[in-house]
Order: sequence, then structure tokens, then C-alpha cells
Amino acid sequence: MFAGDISKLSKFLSFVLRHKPDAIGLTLDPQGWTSIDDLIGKSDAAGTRFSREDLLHVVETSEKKRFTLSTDGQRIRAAQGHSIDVELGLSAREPPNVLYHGTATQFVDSILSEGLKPQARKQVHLSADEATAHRVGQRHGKPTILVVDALRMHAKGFLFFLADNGVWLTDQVPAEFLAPSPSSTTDSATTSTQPKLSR
Ligand code: HQG
Repeated sequence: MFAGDISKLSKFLSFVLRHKPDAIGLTLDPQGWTSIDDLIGKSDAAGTRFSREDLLHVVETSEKKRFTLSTDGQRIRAAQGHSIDVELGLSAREPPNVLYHGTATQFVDSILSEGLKPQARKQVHLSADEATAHRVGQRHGKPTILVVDALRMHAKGFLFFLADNGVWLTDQVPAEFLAPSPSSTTDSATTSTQPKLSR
């Protein structure tokens, strides 16, 4: 049984499945999958002990559905959020008319001048609804929601992908397709200074 807080196990899994599998000597296949037995064994050897039941508990209770199980239940991968190279094998699809990106207010000037970039991750993350975008933005400081003119981007040839957990992904969003949401806060209070990976 996992000795710590279950959210710590979730963060550990995000760390190895999105960013640093080699930190515990784990190998992901090109689509980001790894064997659950291997993950448990290598984690244990590296000092993080948890059971298959603990792992399934994290997968099932993750409100963001961060992790996906293979249909045979033997493998696991992060649904999105990678900084390492994986080919998730998602098909490009037509996005809704608009998508949303939640960010910290102090990043907005930079984003509106140079566009939305994936920073440390492989793709930009977009949400289908403003409430989710608000939660994403709050992770970095005082949130501002940006509206992405997604269908117009799509019409111009930009590709959009829908991750296993409902997060929309695209390589970048040029500034011309971005505008602050009218419902977004414009307060200037901020807490963080630089975008950084929290998971
Ligand atoms: C910002 C969470 C300045 C961008 C969430 C963001 C998501 C710029 C930060 C997932 C910029 C990167 C990803 C520019 C982008 N100038 N700042 N030109 N372009 N940025 O964490 O989208 O809990 O890598 O606005 O729910 O915040 O981990 O991306 O603020 O789905 O499962 O650079 O992570 O999911 O930060 O979050 P991140 P994100 P989990």
C-alpha cells in the first residue's frame, strides 16, 4: 500500500510518465505506454512503493483523467502533458468554434505579442470550457482566460487533437487568433514570475 498522500502518488506518476521515465530506469514506448508491472517494480526499486490497487485508485479518482489504461489493463500512459517526445497517435480533428486557455495575468502581454507557445511541453493545452481554463490558469497565479479562435485556425490548416481526457492540443497559437475573454478577470495581482511545470 502506498504510504503517502494519494495526490503525491499522482504527481510521481505524472513526473515519470510525462517528463522523466529514466529517473527510475523506465522506458516508454513511442506512444508513451509502459507496462504497469514494470512501472511498479522500477518505482519500488527507486524508493516509491505502491500496489496495483493504489495505481488503479489514482487512475480512477483523477478528476482530470490524467492517466489512461490500455484495453487489456496491462499498460498505462499519461493522457497528455508530456515534455518528452511521444507520439500519442491521436487523429487530427475539427475543433469547436472557440477553445479557451487559462494562464496567469502576468503572462498575457507576452502571449498576446508572441502567441501561445508550448513552453516546456510538446503542445499547447486548450480547454473546451472557461471553468476548466480558469482552474488551469490559477496554477500559475492570478488567472486570465484567453479565447482561441480555433475553428478559424483549423480553416487555415492548423491541426487540433483531442487527448484521451478531453484536453485539446495544438502546436502553437499565433497571437492573431487570441483575445482575452470578456468574462476574465483583469486584476493585476500575481504570485509567480515564470511559467514552470508543476507536474
Ligand atoms: C504560458 C495541467 C509567456 C502558458 C493543466 C502557461 C493543463 C506563455 C505556461 C496542463 C507563452 C506553461 C498544461 C508566451 C505560453 N509568453 N507565457 N508566449 N506561451 N505561456 O503548465 O497550459 O494538472 O506547461 O499560458 O490542466 O498551464 O498537470 O501549461 O501558463 O491541462 O494534469 O506558459 O497541465 O494539467 O505552463 O497546463 P504549462 P498549462 P495537470
